[in-house]
Formats: sequence, C-alpha cells, structure tokens
Amino acid sequence: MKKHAPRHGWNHAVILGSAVCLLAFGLAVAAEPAPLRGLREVSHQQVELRDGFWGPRLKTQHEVTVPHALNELEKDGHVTNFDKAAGKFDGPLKGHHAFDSDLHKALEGAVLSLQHFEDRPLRQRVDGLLDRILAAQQKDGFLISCYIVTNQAMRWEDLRLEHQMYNAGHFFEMAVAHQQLTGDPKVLKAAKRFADHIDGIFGPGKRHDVDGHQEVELALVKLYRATGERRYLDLAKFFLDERGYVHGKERKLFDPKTAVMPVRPEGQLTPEQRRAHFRATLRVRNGRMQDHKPVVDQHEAVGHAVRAGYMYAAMADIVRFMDAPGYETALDHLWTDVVGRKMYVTGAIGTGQYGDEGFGDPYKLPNGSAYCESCASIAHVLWQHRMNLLKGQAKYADMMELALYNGTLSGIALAGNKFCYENPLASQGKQRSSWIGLSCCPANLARIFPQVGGLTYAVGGRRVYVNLYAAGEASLQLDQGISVKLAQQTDYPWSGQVRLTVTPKEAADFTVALRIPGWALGQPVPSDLYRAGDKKVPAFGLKINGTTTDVRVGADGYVHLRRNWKAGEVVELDLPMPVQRIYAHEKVKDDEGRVALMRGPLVYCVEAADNPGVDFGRVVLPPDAKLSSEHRAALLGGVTVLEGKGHDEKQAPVTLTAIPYYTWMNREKGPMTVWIKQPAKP
Ligand code: FUB
Ligand code: ZN
Repeated sequence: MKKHAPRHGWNHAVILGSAVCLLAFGLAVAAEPAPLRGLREVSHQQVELRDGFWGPRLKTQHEVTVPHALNELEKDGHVTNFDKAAGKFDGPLKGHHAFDSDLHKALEGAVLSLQHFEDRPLRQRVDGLLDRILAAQQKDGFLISCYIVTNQAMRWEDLRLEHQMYNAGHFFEMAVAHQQLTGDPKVLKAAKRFADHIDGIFGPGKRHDVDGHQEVELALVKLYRATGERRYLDLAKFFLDERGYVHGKERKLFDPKTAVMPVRPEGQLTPEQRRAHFRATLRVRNGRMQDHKPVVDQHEAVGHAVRAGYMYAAMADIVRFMDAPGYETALDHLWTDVVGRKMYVTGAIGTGQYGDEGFGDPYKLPNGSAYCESCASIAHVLWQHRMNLLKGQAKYADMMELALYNGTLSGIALAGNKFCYENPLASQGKQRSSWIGLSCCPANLARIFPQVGGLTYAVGGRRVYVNLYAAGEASLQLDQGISVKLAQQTDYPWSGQVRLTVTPKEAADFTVALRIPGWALGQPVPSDLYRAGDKKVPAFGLKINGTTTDVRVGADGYVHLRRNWKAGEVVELDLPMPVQRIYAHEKVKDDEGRVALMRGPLVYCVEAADNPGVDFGRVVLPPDAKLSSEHRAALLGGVTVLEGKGHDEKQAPVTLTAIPYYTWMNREKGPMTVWIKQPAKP
C-alpha cells in the first residue's frame, strides 16, 4: 500500500502534470506566492514520516480512519444530500446545515493520505464521491447541499447562525489538497467558481457580513496560494476585518450598547419557541463568534474556541502575505492570553464555562467539565504552526507540539475508529464513540495526521527549521537553489535522541536550526501558567559527525548550526527526558494541591485500568516520591509508563502507574485524572 516510488520524483511529475492540466482548463498557472515575511511552509508532500511514532499512526489513519469516516458519512446521508441537490432524486435533507463540511474534511483526509499511500480503490471511491458533490454545483457556482435542497432563497441568510462559509471553506481546503494530489484541477476549478460567486456578493461596496463560524478565511488564503489569485487573499482579509462591524450594505462600526439579550418568553415554551429564543441569544454580539469587536481590537480570547483558533490562524496567515496593520499586536496579546491564562496543560482549549466549546474566564480551567473539543486542539495546532511561520520562534512550535501530542491525539482511539469530543482531564469513566452525529471532530481528526510532516519543518532563506522530531525523510528547497534531504532517526517522544542525516545535493553553506523544546530547558510552557517542579534539567547534548559541539540556544529557542554541509553529515541531538512534576499557577484553583506528570512533550494521566481499586479522589503522590519510567512495548501500542509510590488517606502505600494522556479511554471504562493530589509541603 505504501508508495514505493521515490516521493519527490513522483511529486515533480504531479506538479508538471498539474501545470499542464491547469493550462488546459484555462486556470492561471502561478508559482506559489512567497510570503512577504516569516518562514516558508513545508508541504507534507515533501516529508515522509515512516516508522517511529507517526508512521503507524498515518497508516491507521489511512487504512482505518478514512474508510470508517467515509462509511459513516455515507450512512448518515451526507453524500445523498448532494445527490438530492443535483436533482438525482427527491427526499428530505438529512442532518443540518454544516453537514457538507464533514464530508469535505473526511475527503480532504483521504486525499492528503493518498499523497503518501498508493490505494487505487480509495482513489476510485474518492473520485466517485467528488463527482457526486460537483454534480450539485449550481450554474452560478453555489455549492451547499442544504440550501439547494431546502430553500435557495436562504442561501446567504442568517450568516451568523448558519455555517455557509464554513462549508465553503472546507470545500476549498479539500479542493486545494485534491489538486495537489492529482494535478487534475476539476475540483479546484469548482472551488474557484464557488469562491468567485462569494466574492461577487461580499466585499467592499457589496454586502458586508461575516460567517458565524470562521474557517473560510484560512481556506481562502490556501486558495490564494494554490491559484496565485490575489482576490482570494483580499476576500479573506475582508471577512476578518468585517468582524465587529455592523453587517449590511456599508461599513459601520458596531455599537456594543445595542447588544441587548432577548427576554425569554414566560411560561411553558414550545420546542419552536425554545429554538427561537436560543437563536435570538446567538444573535447577541457577546464574543461567542469573535464578532464583538474588530479583530485588531481583540486582545483577549473569548468565545467558541474552534472558531477562535481558525480565526487566529487566518490572521497569522494574513500577516505573512499582506500588509495588515494591527493584526500582529492583536495576535501577540491573544497568544499571551491563551498560553498564559486559558490553556489546559494538554495544550487543549475550551472550558464549557459558558455552555459551549468556548474559552472561560482567566485561570478557570475545570478538569472534569473541560470542554476541550478535539477540533479546538486542531485549530490550536494550526494557529501555533502559523505563529511559528510568522515569527520563527520555537515557543510557538512548543505549543503546537503540546496541543498535537496531547489535546489532539486524545481525540482518537489507538485503533483509529473511535473518537472523543470533549477530552476532559478528569473523568469517572467514559467511552469513545464510534461516530458522532455532529461529526466535526472525527472528520477533522481524519485530516490532521497526514499534515504532520508539514508541521515538522519550515524554511527561511538558507535555513531549515526542525520543529518536530519525527522519524522520516524530508526533501527541502532552501533559497539560492539549495536542495537538501534530511533523514531523522528517532524514537521520539519515547526517547529524546535524534539522529539527523543532512544530505545536500551539493555541498552548501546553510543553517540547520534545531528546536530545543521548552520542556528540555525546564519550562513546559512559555508562560507562568504551568511550571516544572525541577527547573534544573540535565543539559542536552549535541554532536556533529561524532564530535561533541558546544552550542547555545538562541533567543528564538533554536540552536543554529551553520556550516558548509556535505552529503551524509550527521547531527546527533540528545534531549534528556526526566519525568517532570508540573504545577499550575496558583490562580488555577482546580489544580490547587495537585501535580501533573510530564515526560518530554507528553502529559500523563492515571487511569483505572493500570491502577485497579485506586481511588484517585483520595490517593496522594508525595512531592519527594521517586518517579521512574519504563517502556512497555506491548501496552497501548507501545508506551513509556511512569511509576511512583503514593499513599491513601490511611497512609497505606499505593503504587501509581501513569500512561500518556493521549492513550486513555482505550480499555475498559474507568476513572482517570491528569492532576493527581499532592500533600501540601510540611
Ligand atoms: O459548528 C461546527 C462545529 O460543530 C464546531 O466547530 C463544533 O464546536 C461543533 O459545534
Ligand atoms: Zn469538533
């Protein structure tokens, strides 16, 4: 199943083929626009993650998650909705107005993974599904099944409550991925027609409005990068800039004083009255949709965390590709607020405090009722990745790594076919679902893992940034025509030893910048929200061609290895991975008197399956208890477990065994907690 042909030879053929097809279809062929500032993104197509931690995960995503997702979506009517929209048969619409987006996301996952695995049956299945989607496209380019089937007059009504642009955005992202896989622009062409239709309705001098669920903004940036057409970038910025304004025919600042909460009708409400009241409350500009203020005036993260994450990601994109005064300052403040006051130790975001998947008040991070939606962690990963591209600083990649290995991975079972929506940090026992009617998370999880290769590296001038440590090979293009292959051998995250073989096509002067993770320097997060119990961690080691090299970590969090690299030179990085006790800021009352455990980038938890009969509500782990680690190849797909001696309230000894948080909920149902009680120091 795995592609055997050299990846990059194949890619060149695809790129060439794609240029020919694009010309044949009358689409502009443009080189991808270079960012005005920051780093260049590396496509996951340039990186093969084999073996190690991610290789088997990508295989499971391809062989299990994608077909499972497509089966479930077909069963639930996502595809027949398009058939109905195409006029193939009549019947009521299935599901809700965001249904299309789930199918687009799962298809994007399929297409991304087909870039790494040969799989003719899946390819045919995807082609068939895409034909059914495209058959529903209207003459003017509109393509959302729900409105075509139910009421075309509602197409662009109630934007803030419906999900029109969210559907469109996921369609655009999938189309870009499809074009990159096949070189066949038919889906991209349909996406352009749809985007042009939207561009014809919304924009300066046209209609001023925004979607209630951001996503289209980052998708339009992708469309711009794939086609070179500037108007998609401008439209993305328009939608961002329009937030916080009165929506209508002109640009007018919104007056928050007009946001009055509707009065709930008295007495017993009919379901319709209840719905109407709920919808009326959603219309209030309370920040839930980050539409309460212009984006440049948003300095605190509020509202629905998925929407926020996608919006912040798009803002970071915009700053790289165009002039956007005020954006970077807002992003800096939002980042400080999230990473400093509103993020779980797992890198997850969303507390449920206000009854949604949204940010809560500063430092209010309840564990059992956490509403850390998997989609929010994915959005967080995408945002931190883009912040790293914008600023070239390791702290953003640190947070991307934290959210990826913990908050995101916990959303999917090891077997790849069961999911979790909320990802709490404490539970009395929970089971994963094989599908979720509102399938945003499973479909999102189906598309994030094939992208990990692209998160692993970034390029800036004659510098390659190594952001993640992951076994595999990459083929990168630096400035001045420098081509270089990088091969990583590592057992990361189980071991911090990484062997990097650097093979430039020809000897050349360039820099390999290695991220030294905050956790390896005694700082688990780049804020005071969580601190390591032991700040004195053993120093990391570095060798070049077997010779120990004394290097300093730059202010940007990387060590910069500049030399005239020759083929086959080897860098060995050794990041010691002691078990760390982690403590939360004293203002996080939910974590008071508690300790979490980390080793490397992984956050740990204790789960009943390894600790039978232990009451996590009573057992304590003393601050001086020795903590050991042991790799167990046969457990949970191969994990390093941690052990420490605690005791119960009668001082009876209890051995606690902790597993990586992302592996919980893969065995029988039982209690789990990340934050373990710790007796106060005498
Ligand atoms: O509304 C679309 C997606 O469904 C959101 O991102 C999730 O929070 C879920 O509500
Ligand atoms: Zn979701």
